[in-house]
Amino acid sequence: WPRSHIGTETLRLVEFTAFMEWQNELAMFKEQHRFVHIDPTPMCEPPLEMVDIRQIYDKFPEEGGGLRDLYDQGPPHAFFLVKFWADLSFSLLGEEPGGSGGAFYGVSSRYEGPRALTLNCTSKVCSFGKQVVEKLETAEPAHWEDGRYVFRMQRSALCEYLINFIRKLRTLPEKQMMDSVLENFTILQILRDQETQELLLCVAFVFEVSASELGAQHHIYRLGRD
Ligand code: G9O
Repeated sequence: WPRSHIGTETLRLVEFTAFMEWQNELAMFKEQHRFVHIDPTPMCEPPLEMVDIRQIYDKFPEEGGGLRDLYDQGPPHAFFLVKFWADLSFSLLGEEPGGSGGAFYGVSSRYEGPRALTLNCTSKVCSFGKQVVEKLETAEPAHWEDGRYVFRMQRSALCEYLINFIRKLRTLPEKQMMDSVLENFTILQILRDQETQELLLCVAFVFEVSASELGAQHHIYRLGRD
């Protein structure tokens, strides 16, 4: 059925941000740069367009437990695709703020739903369709807020692979070169109920670099197979 956001009747993604934070030594406060973000969307947005999931099978692991197997197991309405135009614009300023190693790279996300479950998130970072990093995280215990349960994963540190990947990407002189590297870089996030292992959401991320004046952008699709 038509949906305008990443979510099912059991779990909805409300907010998602990957960022970098550093201490501004002069002004004595923390500065943050958001590479990508999804902000809470009003429920009245138009329904999501569908992308055929077969078009992206080869961007993710294909052997046992790959995207095809996951989709075959379903439920099919829990599969989404996000195309991010990441904001790497400040890379043009040269030296990384805070000097080498001074910055914190993190991801924060928020989900909500009607059931007080323990939410597990597996992230698979893929290069040329092969998994290079897998990370399993558990959300903070659900808490009841305004008539639904809220699940948070706050300031989860990005793995070294991603930090190095972003640093190297930023050294490339042209957006076009960054985009061609990003053609072979994808991330899959699978959210499950820890107790039952029921798949609640599966979100595939693909990337391009944003034209610097636009800042981070994204477009959400639902994944399907006719
Ligand atoms: C152009 C690159 C932008 C990078 C955005 C990163 C999105 C982060 C997605 C969450 C991955 C978490 C898995 C992990 O390994 N964390 O360390």
